[in-house]
Amino acid sequence: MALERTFSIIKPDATRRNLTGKIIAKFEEAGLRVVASKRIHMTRAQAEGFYAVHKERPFFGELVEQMIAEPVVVQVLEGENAILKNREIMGATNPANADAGTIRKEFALSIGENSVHGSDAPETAAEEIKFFFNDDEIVG
Ligand code: DAT
Ligand code: MG
Repeated sequence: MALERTFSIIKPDATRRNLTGKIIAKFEEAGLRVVASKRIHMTRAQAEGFYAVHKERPFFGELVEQMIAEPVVVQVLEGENAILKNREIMGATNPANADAGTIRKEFALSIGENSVHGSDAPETAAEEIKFFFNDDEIVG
């Protein structure tokens, strides 16, 4: 399979606890390469736009508040089968269901404060990368 790119966010619960390096180490150990990275403090409009697919869900308001509470690190990860591989490294949305060794098992505080976001399909990966990065910010 050809190289693939996916979009990742190290969420506020993780940046607050200074876990950025430990999370990036998990990506790198699994063979994913960080080809773009920046630390930003998301605006409310960005968080609402990024998670628009969830806007009718009961947890939407809480999700937006959590995403803008502290800075985040947005990244593009590149590698073989990067989208699925990243989802495996992240673990299940609810850390109670996450496999041993995954980021969410080791670091997540709750289903909402679950330390990382990762794209779930090629279409969303492309959209999410574009949402936060210009082409010239991605250096493969
Ligand atoms: P994922 O982040 O694994 O792709 P998702 O897309 O279903 O999960 O949901 C996006 C985020 O919304 C998730 O990381 C945390 C939050 N969330 C999802 N389900 C939730 C719930 N039942 N209660 C609180 N927050 C939830
Ligand atoms: Mg999702």
